[in-house]
Parts: sequence; structure tokens; C-alpha cells
Amino acid sequence: MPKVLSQSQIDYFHEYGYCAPIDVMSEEEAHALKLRVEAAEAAHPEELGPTNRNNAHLAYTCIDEVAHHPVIVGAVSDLIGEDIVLYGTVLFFKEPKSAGFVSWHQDATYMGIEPHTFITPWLALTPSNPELGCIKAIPGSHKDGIRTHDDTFGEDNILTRGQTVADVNEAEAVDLILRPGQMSIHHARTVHGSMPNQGDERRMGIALQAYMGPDSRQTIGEHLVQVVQGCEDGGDFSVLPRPDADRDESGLAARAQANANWAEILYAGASKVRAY
Ligand SMILES: O=C(O)CCC(=O)C(=O)O
Repeated sequence: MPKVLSQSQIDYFHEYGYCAPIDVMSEEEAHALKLRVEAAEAAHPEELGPTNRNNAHLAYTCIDEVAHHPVIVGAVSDLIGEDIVLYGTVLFFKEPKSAGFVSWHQDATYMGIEPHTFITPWLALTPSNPELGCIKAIPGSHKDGIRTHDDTFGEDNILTRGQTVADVNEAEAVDLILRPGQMSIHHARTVHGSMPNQGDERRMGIALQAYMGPDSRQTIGEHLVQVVQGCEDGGDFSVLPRPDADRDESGLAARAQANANWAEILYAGASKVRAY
């Protein structure tokens, strides 16, 4: 019996490689969360600015609560089963009228995780629509295996390498439009990207990238994860703690360790390394 998703949402995800919108919390709750995230950004800009937005869930309770939110975890278990670990998180924030974009890519390409059965929920803290540069996905693209990606290192490209699938038929793309408090979920191999924010407000989303089963393994670096649910029998991973308080010592150390590990994995074989 599914916990959060309807059977038609589950079937849609398997057929098209994404599902949206999914209600997680009310707009009021999402707004309160946005204010907490923005207060943390204002207090620690060097730790949450554009070049340091990975794995904040390990050190900031407002992001940790999202990573372990019962509705998000329930929807994830409807898709991948009861035993769940979380690999990492990314804050995807776009400022009003800014050039930052995300090129067409498949998450599984550089993450080093096998098998490619992991999934990424993306929770909107603000509206996310075409004007503000919402995620766009190519339906059914998760079924075709990994496509060739070129590393562009484009200045305004938010991705580490500016990795880009070249021959995407953009006419097929679907906008994943969300109100604050809703999420989308996409498959590890779904081709997706997003355009610049042309609007007058920030577009803020938290990507839980990604939830996976304990049978997953890291083929490039160390497999560091948080246990979200189940997994008593362990797996091929080292477990990172949840923070007890904002920026507690063990949380900051866990985040530094996870970020260093990600840099090693995401830039493996790259011709350049950026600051994130
Ligand atoms: O936030 C965006 O615009 C893109 C997000 C993304 O690529 C992802 O969550 O995998």
C-alpha cells in the first residue's frame, strides 16, 4: 500500500522518469522554512553562498528536517522501498533576473553510484515556474541509458563541470511547475535542466540528491551517506550523523568530509576543477 503517492503517480514516475507536483507542506510552512534558510544564509554567507551549497543538511537543522521529512521519505519509499539512505543535498537557488542555468544532464553521469536506481526529490521553497527557471524534464529519457555529456564549464552554468547532453529535443521538455511546499521527484537517468531566472523574486529549491537503497555502491570515492530509514543490516557505506544543533562540531566536520569526497568524485577525470 503506497504511503504518500497514489498508484497513478507511481506508475507515471516509472513511465516518464519524473513526477510533479507532489504536496509536501503548506505554503505557510514552506515560507517559514524559507525564512530559516535565509537567516542561516545571512548569518553564514561563506558557508551557504553560491560556491558552497552542497550537503548543508549535515550541519543545518532546517535542511536536515527537509532531508528526513516524513512526507518526502514516505514518497521515496513508495518508489524505492523501505530501506533508504541519503547520499547528499544541494541548494539550488537562483537570484532574481540572473543568468545562472542548469544544462541538460542526467544525475547518474558523474555521481559514481551504481545501480542507477536512485531518485532526487526537489522541494520548492518559493514558486518554481518557467519565468523563475523551474526544472524541465524530458519524459521517458530515463529509459535510454546514459547519453554522451560534454564538459562546457560555462560561466553561468550552475553544474560543477557544466556537463551537457548535446542533442536534446527541447520541444519534448515538460516544465515541472511547483508552488512553495511542493516537490518534484526525478530518476537518476532522467535528462533535465533549467533556464535562467527572469523574474523579480528568488527561485529556491532543495534537491535531496539522492535517496537510494542500501544495495547502492560508490564506484569512484568513499560511499558516505546518512541512514534515513531501515538499513539495519548495513550496506556498502559509511554513515554520517544527523546534526543535533546548527553548526555543531560533528556536523561541520561531517559536511567538510562529504564535500571533499564529492569534489573527488564529481571532478574525477575533469580538465578543470571549480570552487564547488
Ligand atoms: O534546480 C535546478 O534548476 C536544477 C536541479 C537539478 O538539476 C537537480 O536537482 O538534479
